[in-house]
Amino acid sequence: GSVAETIQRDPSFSKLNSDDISYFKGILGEKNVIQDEDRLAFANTDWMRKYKGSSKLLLLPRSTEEVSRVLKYCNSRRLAVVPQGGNTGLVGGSVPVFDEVIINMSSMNNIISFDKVSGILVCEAGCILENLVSFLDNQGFIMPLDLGAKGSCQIGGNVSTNAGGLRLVRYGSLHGNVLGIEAVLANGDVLDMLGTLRKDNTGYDLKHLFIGSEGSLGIVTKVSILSPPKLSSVNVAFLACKDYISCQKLLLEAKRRLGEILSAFEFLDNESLDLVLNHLEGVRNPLPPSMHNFYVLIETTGSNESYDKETLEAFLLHSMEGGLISDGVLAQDINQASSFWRIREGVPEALMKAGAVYKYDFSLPVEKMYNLVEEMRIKLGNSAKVIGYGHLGDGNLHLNVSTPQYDDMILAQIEPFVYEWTSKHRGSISAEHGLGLMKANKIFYSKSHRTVQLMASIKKLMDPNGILNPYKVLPHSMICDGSS
Ligand code: FAD
Ligand code: 2HG
Ligand code: ZN
Repeated sequence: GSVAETIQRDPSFSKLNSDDISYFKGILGEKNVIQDEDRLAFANTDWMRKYKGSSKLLLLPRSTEEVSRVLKYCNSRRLAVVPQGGNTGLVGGSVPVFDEVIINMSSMNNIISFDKVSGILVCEAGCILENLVSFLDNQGFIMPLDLGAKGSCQIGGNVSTNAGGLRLVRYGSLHGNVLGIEAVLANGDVLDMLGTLRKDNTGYDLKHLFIGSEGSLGIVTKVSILSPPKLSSVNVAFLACKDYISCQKLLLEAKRRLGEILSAFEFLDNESLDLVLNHLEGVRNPLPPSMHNFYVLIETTGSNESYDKETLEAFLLHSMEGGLISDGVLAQDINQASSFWRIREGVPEALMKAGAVYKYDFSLPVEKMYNLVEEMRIKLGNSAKVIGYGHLGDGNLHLNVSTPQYDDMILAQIEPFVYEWTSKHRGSISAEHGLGLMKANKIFYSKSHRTVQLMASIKKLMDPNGILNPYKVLPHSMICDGSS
């Protein structure tokens, strides 16, 4: 039932030969041209172990120049490639579908500069997000994005997926925080758009094409990003709500009463919490055992400890009195705060331990969002666990269906139902994870035909041989019509 079974290898792509390998060794050096089976098996398999390619070659470039020479060669030879960062993507975009050459960016992991006055960080694409977080922490700054995969994902991968994460409600998306990009096009041309300016209205802002294009238009090699100062006062509360309408009202109240100090508003349903408690070691429910239907994690970040605490406590009291929250606990120290975060960030990992997972990532009007979870539950009955959680503050639902094994009959009950439902409510079939391989053919649920046509034209213009991450993002039939 995998997507790869339903598509065919594009015969216009060449097959790798020994001359190619020698050429790559000449550019990158022996040890950065990997043919070792174990390492290839790892790079061919995605984080969910759901998508598996059969690439015979993994390349580890160390500089923009090397990326450029590799792509130029691949383009002239019509060798298809997959750009790969930390390989934590959740839509099958970061691994080959067939025998595409994997270009992994992990060796390009230098921090280039940091300007303490402006807070602008310039670094190579292969820097691991958590390393950037630690670097900035020492300088008194933070990254404007944070996500559960921070220990493995790379900034280049984050930019290429336009990752959202846990702080978007406060700092906005990477389209606002990324100030510049250096990228290498399919033909090896290097595009230097590595500006460090907040404002620059000189023509089309092409860096935005690379933010969220999932490696289909070029390889991002460097990034400049705006980092906010680290503020001293952080508070985290873990709250219970009796129903979904209370979660919604709580969100509105939080925006009103916490205003500028609100830095996260995440929710999970009872089924999500159960999954985490059952599958992750050392995680416990901070609230006394009682049946609540929903849990909300609220974080505030500000610069005035007593003001922030008072504001948060007043908000909690008000919400408690108004019946919006039925129970709650405020973290007393940093360890307790991270144990609350562990519950929320642990959901994807717990799902992996529970068995097979069908993963969806929708943007929906907040009022309607949870209806989808409920309808899905009714449809699937006892045959599967349906869980709903996510970035409520951004209108982003993570709907996951968990079963012991993959089963096409289950899939047929979920799709196209969930996509049609989302489209009907004018939502997006990908709020943050992207289209990858999983949803390349589903793009029409969220974008008009004319828009997709223009995307395909841009793709053809920038990558005429279609070597960059084929079969992903756009329907392959729209970009391999033999016109190139
Ligand atoms: P990869 O997975 O390696 O690649 C992702 C895509 O980007 C692929 O299409 C790949 O071809 C392309 N790519 C990677 N690097 C480059 C590059 N340098 N140039 C061009 N293309 C490139 N996402 C969210 O938005 N919010 C979350 O809260 C969130 N939480 C997560 C939690 C967990 C536990 C996991 C496993 C994933 C989560 N994700 C989340 C998914 C998210 O997309 C990735 O974690 C992250 O942004 C991908 O970075 P990566 O370096 O692993 O990229
Ligand atoms: C998160 O917010 C990630 O935890 C992963 O985006 C969501 O696995 C998921 O469904
Ligand atoms: Zn998410």
